[in-house]
Amino acid sequence: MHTPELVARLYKKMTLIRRLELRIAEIYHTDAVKSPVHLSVGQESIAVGVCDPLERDDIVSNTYRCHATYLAKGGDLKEMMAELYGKKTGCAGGKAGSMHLVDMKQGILGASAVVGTTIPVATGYALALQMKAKQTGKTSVVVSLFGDGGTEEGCFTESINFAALHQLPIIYVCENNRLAIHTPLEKRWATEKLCQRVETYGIKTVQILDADVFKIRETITKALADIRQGHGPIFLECATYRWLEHVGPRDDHTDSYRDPAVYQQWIDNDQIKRLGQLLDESVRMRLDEEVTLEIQAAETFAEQSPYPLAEELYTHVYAS
Ligand SMILES: Cc1ncc(C[n+]2csc(CCOP(=O)(O)OP(=O)(O)O)c2C)c(N)n1
Repeated sequence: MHTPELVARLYKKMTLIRRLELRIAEIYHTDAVKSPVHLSVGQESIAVGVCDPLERDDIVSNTYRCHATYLAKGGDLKEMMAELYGKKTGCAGGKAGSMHLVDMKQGILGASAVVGTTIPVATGYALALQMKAKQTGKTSVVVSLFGDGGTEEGCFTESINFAALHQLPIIYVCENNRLAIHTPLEKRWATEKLCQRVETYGIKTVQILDADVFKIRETITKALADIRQGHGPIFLECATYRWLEHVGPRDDHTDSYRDPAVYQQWIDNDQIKRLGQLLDESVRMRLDEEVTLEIQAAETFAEQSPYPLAEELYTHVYAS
């Protein structure tokens, strides 16, 4: 049994992510949002299930599809919205946009648009945390999230080999939505046995096929306890489904590269709807209202914030 507090917390986080992204999709055409957006609508249970058991000092690392983990790990909603609007008050000063959300105060490593590249960076961070733990006695853990496409990059296997060899404090999470832009898994992999492939590197694996937010959360809770005892790393593969197009706000189901029946199965399995049904109607309505107000406040903050000054183009860069 899950406590009502847990159900309410997970429901509110997933609802916030879903509703915010749908709002971004709605306003995208107005040009308020200054960068491309890769929305995670439909995939929220992974970010929320993964981040809920993490401590503040634990680190998350994500790809360009990073709104969900940024919010789930405690990133500031107003700063995120301002970043999308290209405003100075954004989490990266308005110069990085949707694909590069960062908040080191909350343990959110900067994301990257280059597929796979965040995996070795996260692995290196785990090495640094392991070295630090020798001095402090406390092991913080890195969670590296990436898509199924990310596992096709050479640096993925280099990273998991290194992490297994050195027993690094890292959890690898593959958000397997079976698509790399428009190319389905069947056209990219001769075998879908991803967990078995990873196991050959000497890493424990878990596969969750139904996106169940409680199962994801429990798996991460156990993984964290094992890793803090020195038994890392761990690989988690979560099946999921991207409801909207690869980049941009559209529902692209009429583009004919995916099967509407599969979409329907994932709508029927929607974790937000499921959690909503576990809550008292009055609680659900209160949480929905809180989410509405938080999104409105973030939008207002982003609208009213100033743009960075032209001189700031040369700050936060390695070369001028
Ligand atoms: C190194 C590199 N190769 C190709 C691309 C173009 N590209 C952008 S997203 C993407 C698909 C990635 O799919 P996946 O990792 O499964 O993540 P998802 O978009 O499904 O979240 C590709 C090939 C890129 N950005 N970087």
